[in-house]
Amino acid sequence: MKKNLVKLVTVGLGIIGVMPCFAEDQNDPETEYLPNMLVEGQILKPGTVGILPNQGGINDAAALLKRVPGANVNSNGPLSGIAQYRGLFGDRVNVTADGANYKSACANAMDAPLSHVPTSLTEVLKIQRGIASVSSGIETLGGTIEQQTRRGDFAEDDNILFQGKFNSGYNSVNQGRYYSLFANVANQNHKFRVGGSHEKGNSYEWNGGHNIDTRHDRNAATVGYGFRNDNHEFDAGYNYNDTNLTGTPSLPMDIIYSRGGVPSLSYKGFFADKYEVTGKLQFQDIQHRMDNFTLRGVGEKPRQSDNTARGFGYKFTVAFPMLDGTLMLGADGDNIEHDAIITNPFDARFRVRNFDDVTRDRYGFFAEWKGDLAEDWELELGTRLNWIRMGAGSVFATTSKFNLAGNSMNAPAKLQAAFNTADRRQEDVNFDIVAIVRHSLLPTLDVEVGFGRKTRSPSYQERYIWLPLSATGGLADGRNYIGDINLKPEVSYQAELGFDWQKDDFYFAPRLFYRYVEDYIQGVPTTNKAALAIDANTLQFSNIDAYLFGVDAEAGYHFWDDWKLSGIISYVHGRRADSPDYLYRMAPLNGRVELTYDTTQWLASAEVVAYAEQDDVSSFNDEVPTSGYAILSLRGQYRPQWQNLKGMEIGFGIENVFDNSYRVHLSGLNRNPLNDGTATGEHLPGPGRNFYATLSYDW
Ligand SMILES: [Cu+2]
Repeated sequence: MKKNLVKLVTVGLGIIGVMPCFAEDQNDPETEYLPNMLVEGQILKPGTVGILPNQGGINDAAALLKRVPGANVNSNGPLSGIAQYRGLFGDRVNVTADGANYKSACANAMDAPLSHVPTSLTEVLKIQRGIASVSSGIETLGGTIEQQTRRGDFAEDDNILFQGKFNSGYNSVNQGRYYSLFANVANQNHKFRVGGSHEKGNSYEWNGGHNIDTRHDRNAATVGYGFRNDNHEFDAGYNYNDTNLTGTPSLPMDIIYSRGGVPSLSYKGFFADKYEVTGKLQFQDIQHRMDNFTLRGVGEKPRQSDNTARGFGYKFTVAFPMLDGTLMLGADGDNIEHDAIITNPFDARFRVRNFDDVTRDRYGFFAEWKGDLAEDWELELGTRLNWIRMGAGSVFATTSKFNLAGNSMNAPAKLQAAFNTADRRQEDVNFDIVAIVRHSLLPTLDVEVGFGRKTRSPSYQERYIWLPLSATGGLADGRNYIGDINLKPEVSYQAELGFDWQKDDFYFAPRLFYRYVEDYIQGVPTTNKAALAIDANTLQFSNIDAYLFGVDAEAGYHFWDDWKLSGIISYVHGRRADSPDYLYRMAPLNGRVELTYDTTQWLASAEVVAYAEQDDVSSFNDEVPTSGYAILSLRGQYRPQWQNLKGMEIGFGIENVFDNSYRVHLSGLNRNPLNDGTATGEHLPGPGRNFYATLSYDW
């Protein structure tokens, strides 16, 4: 069942790549036997079948997802990328960093989970294509994306290992640049690591104007210590993020700062030669401020919002051999508290407490067996029970300062009273099942059939927004929402059919999926009179029914020793099942084709990324259609082979060679009236022509 590793690596300054991979070692319970997409945070040198250079100065880990079939990014700003997988996004997709869920402090997910650790401090970003294992996270309805931060290695022999990496890059389109340095010193039992990165850029240009409000400024740091002996491994780490003034033009405010740290402890040990035990514990304490005037000019209603997310999470597992496979039992959970207040820094009388002592606590228990049924037949069976408890404190708004007309004067007070007198505690008991069968039809062809029942309890915004606001976890549709405390959890039924066809110089891996989501949560026009008095277009989060289906595939062909042609394609179609409408913010049909010439020293590639028009849009969200487009990018890389310069890489290229102007469907709707060439409510454009240069050194 062991397969040749087919690697398709992308290199640039961010030195990132995509690698479909089959597990090499089935005895390691950490290793999936299902095909994974790997987005490498570093160059894969020997053994790589092909290397493609990547985008220049992009240091945003979420941007890597555009290279994974089925995946994409709902981008609300240069550092605010929300992961999308097969049409589902936000809290539906489980994003973990070193096994822990980062919870956005911002009620609009400006500090989305993948923004906490930048690409340059990321070791690897993984997605399990298809149905995520129950062990991969607590709520995995839309799949699991796993970011592993850079942690360095232990020494393999008696010598002291000193390893490190320097990265830097420059982009002309926004004068963006970044630098990062990571170092690890280790012997066979101990390792110490430290790293930091700084990145900064201006708003980007495009052929049609200046997309103001897209500047960014972020510092990140990491420090850690690891210990191991024959049977035990321990690690303590700390990742810190300090994001400064950064635009989010499709949201009502911009990031003033997001800062805070995530300390973590992890342990792995073997007992009695067959029990593998793991434990993880992490904390987070994140502060965030945003406002609507620093980057946009003071309008009539200056607003500032301060948000926090504090809490902890844990995961404990024990795995041992059973039948012809491994059984893993586990318990995981997290307890997070959110607070948010909206003020007017020029008028202390205006205060809106939009979230107070909001808690969302999860307690999960799971069992998962993976193993061989018979020769050439593999099975994964998993089940999970989640207990979700939510609550919220009482709220207020200083209604006299609301600039409301006539009879709407009392509307905020009515909503406040209704919320404060309601029973706001909610408990859900959710139940997940996964079954995946994989069969080798031929030595070169595997087929996989999977079924999943997955659940997700409502987010705290979906249950507890009490006043019409756009604090919606980053929906960026320009609409105001109210929540519904009594929302039911979503229940998804998913079927999957996948093929993996691999020969020495060729691979093709298409996947088809169908998913029905009972009680899918989305905004529909509200009947709440007080909310309608404040905003006649208010939507209320509601349970509807929905279905999504689609196909995604990757393929590659290696020829003439140094040449490779590769590509991915992604298609998803999402509809309401209970009324004729489409789902909001579905990625249009899109694909990427790359032709690469790669030798030890030189690499050159031409890449075309194409998006079809998207007119299957959600009418309830007044979603605006977008046109199709195609963009050509040319990339090069030079890797000196002289002794002292080995490990150095110089990258350069031109992205969007023809300076096409285009609207990005997943980038949300412009909220900033000052943007050149983009009206309020129109989709934001993608960057214009970009010359980039990168330099990295690995030792
Ligand atoms: Cu925010």
